[in-house]
Amino acid sequence: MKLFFRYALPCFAVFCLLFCGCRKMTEKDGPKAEGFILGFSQIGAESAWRNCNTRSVQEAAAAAGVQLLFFNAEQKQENQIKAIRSFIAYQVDVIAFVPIVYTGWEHVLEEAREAEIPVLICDREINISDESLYAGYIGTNSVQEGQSAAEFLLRKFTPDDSDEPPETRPVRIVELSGTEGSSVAIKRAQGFREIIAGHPFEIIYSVSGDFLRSKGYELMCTILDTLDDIDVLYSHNDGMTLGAIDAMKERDIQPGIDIVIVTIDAEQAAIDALKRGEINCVVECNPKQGPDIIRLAGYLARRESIPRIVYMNEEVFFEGGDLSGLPPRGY
Ligand code: GZL
Repeated sequence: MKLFFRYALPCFAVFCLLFCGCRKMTEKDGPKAEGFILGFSQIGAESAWRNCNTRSVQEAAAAAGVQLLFFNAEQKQENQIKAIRSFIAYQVDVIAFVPIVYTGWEHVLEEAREAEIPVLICDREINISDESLYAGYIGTNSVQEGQSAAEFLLRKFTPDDSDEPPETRPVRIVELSGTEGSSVAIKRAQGFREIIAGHPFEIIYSVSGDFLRSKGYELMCTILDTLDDIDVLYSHNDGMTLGAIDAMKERDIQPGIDIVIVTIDAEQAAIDALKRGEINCVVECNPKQGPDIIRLAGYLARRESIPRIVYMNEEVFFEGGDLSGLPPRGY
């Protein structure tokens, strides 16, 4: 059954679209009307953030009357490449995808260019030598997110009247990072390290929890049972953070008090933990990219240019801040 979803389903979906009358408009139809066809490859459903991102794209496409060919890659780059090839075979008007990892996209993007189908990169970035292979990127600034997390720690551990923490030893940090090889994990780590460099902060252990709550819990159990004197948890997403908090509580460790916690995403459960004092800083990463993705894809469907980079608006939420006006997060 799993094989069906992995291999036959994408082809079956294209077959259905080919023969259910919703074939692509040919050039003779003239400029693209609203109902252009967008092929979208999503990486999976690994977190509340990802599920909100998916809903945002699907709802925005429906609201705009865009025909959405949506494939979930189940966390595998090979499935994304297969999906993109299906989009090319069907000759969609625009291709958009969330690259699960930073590298390995050149060949399939060259095939899209040969088919004259513009490509929009969403949420995560790609590392390729020929950047003309894609039209633009819309998502979040992962380096900035890592920097914001570190800047909070500098302020928290360094009294105003000094530029060094009062402790005799460096602040000891454990890092739960995101999916290995993803631009997000690479850049959140980079931004964080840029800011703590030169200050008495030490990352004593870093490991990937793959953005999964279950892995955050398992890893933190091992970390707490093997490492001493942990001052800070820096976690690349709320899912892993919430799992880590469960592990702390099982050991009568007070999250947010015994271990300072900085996390990224700003899903509702993390904001609620911030209000309870179990998390000290939440860096927002905005998943509601659907309207902008559809808007930018519309320009590309009409063969108009788009900006190379569009960053989502994001905030940082701190312990003790006024969160009373914050609307429900929706994820
Ligand atoms: C960030 C996004 C990350 C989120 C995780 O832009 O790619 O993937 O931080 C999600 O929650 O799984």
